[in-house]
Amino acid sequence: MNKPRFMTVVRHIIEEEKMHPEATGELSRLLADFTLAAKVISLEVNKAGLVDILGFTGDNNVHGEKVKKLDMFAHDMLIKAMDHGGHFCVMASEEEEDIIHIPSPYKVGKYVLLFDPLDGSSNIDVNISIGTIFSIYKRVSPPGKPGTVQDVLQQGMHQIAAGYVVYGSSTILVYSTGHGVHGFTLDPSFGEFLLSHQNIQIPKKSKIYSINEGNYKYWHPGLKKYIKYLQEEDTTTERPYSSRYVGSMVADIHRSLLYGGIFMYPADSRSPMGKLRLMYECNPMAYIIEAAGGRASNGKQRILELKPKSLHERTPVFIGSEYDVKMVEEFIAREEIEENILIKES
Ligand code: P6P
Repeated sequence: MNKPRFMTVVRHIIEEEKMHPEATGELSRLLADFTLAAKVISLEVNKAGLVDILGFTGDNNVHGEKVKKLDMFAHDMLIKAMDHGGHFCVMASEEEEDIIHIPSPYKVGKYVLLFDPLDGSSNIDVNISIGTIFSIYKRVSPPGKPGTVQDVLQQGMHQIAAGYVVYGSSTILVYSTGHGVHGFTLDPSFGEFLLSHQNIQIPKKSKIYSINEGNYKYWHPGLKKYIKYLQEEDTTTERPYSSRYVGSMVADIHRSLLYGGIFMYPADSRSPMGKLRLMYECNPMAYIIEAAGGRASNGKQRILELKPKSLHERTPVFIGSEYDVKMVEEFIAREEIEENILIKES
C-alpha cells in the first residue's frame, strides 16, 4: 500500500466522484454528513467510561435486548445527522422495528440508508472495540414520495456504498463506493478523518480464523471438520492457523480485512439462521470485503445475492480471505454430499 496523501475523507470522496461522470456530488455530501455523526459518536464512546452514560437505559430494543445508553445515543445521532440533508427517502436501523420515514418538512431524496448504530455494544463496559455499520442504496420506488419497505429490502449486490467505523485504539472509518476500499483515521486533535489506508486489498489466503468455539457442539459436521483441519499441523498450507475472536463483528472483520482471515458466524442447531443481521451487518460488510478482493457467503451462496424477506432477518456468514471462505464452503458441501449418499444407502 503506497504512502497515503494528506487527505480528508470528504476530499477523498469528492475526488472519487470526479472519476465517475454519472456522480452528482450528492454521495459526497451524504457521506460527509455521516462522518459528522461518526465523530460525535466516537467522542461519546471514548468518554463513556467517564460519564454516567454506561449501564442500561432500562429499555429493550426491538429484539428484546437490553439497550445501552450509547446504542440509543448513536442511533439518535445518526438520524439527526442524516434525516434533513434531502438525500434519503427512507432509513432503517437495528434499533427500530419498522422503517424510519423522513420527517416533514425535510426533502425526500433518492437514497436509502440502513445502519447498525453501535454493533458489539455488549462490549462497551469492558472497553472492547465496537463499531457503526452503514449501507446505502438508490431508491426503487417512484421519486418524490416517502420511501417504502421495497426500497429497504434490496439485495446487497445493489448497494452503491457501504462502510463502517471501528471505535478502537483509534477511530477508523472504512468505506467503499465500489471502486476500492479506503480507510481514514480520526485525528481527534482537529476532528478530521485522514486517509490512512488507501485501496485496501484483503490477503487472498490467511492464517487466522475467527469464530466463537463455545458453540462447537451445535455446529454443522462439515464446519467441525473444517475447524479441526485448521488446527492440524501442515507447513505447506501454513497450518495450524491462529484463532482470534473479539466478539465484536466490526473489530473481527476489520482485522481480517487488514491481516487476512476468515470470520464466521454460522447457523447451528440452536440458531438455524445464525445471529448476525443480513441487511445492516452482513450485506455492508460483504460489500466491503468483496470490493477488497475477498469473499462473503452464507456457506452456500454469496451474501450479496441473498433476497431479503424482512428487515431484521439473520443469516449465517463466512467472510474474509477468498481461499479460506472457499475452503469452508467445500467442507460444508462435501459433508452434505456424504450425508445424502448415506441417506440414499440407508
Ligand atoms: P457471540 C455483538 O453482540 C455481535 O452482535 C457481533 O458484533 C459479534 O460478532 C457477535 O454478536 C458475537 O456473538 O455469540 O459470539 O457473543
